Amino acid sequence: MTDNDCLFCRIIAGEVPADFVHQDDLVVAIRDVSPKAPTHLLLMPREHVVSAAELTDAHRPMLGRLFAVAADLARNADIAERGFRLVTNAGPDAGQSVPHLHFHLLGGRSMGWPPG
Ligand code: DGP
Repeated sequence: MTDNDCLFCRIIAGEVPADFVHQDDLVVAIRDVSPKAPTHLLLMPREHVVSAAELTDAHRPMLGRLFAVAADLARNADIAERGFRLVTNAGPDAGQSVPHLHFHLLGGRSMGWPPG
């Protein structure tokens, strides 16, 4: 299912340009338009899922793929050994700004904890 009002659905459909680094039948990954680290990618399902708060057991295949793709992309970006962060913001308190589930893959610099 796609949502015509959703920015990431429109990117996935090719209606809005983006720099794709991975595409398969379940998951796509693009470069973040406003990178917060030397490597900053966004991994997301093709299916319109609003946030991690909507996930169910039915999303297992997509999530398994997404995490495997994230590890591949981290290795390809040469950040797997030094470390990286894979994070999803869900809802207003977390600062989610695009309501289509996505995981930020961030690396290439050291990061603080806890996040702000
Ligand atoms: P979040 O705030 O967690 O919902 O993350 C949304 C991310 O999406 C944010 O880091 C900026 C990125 N973003 C917003 N609009 C676009 C866009 O049009 N293209 C790309 N590539 N990234 C976008």
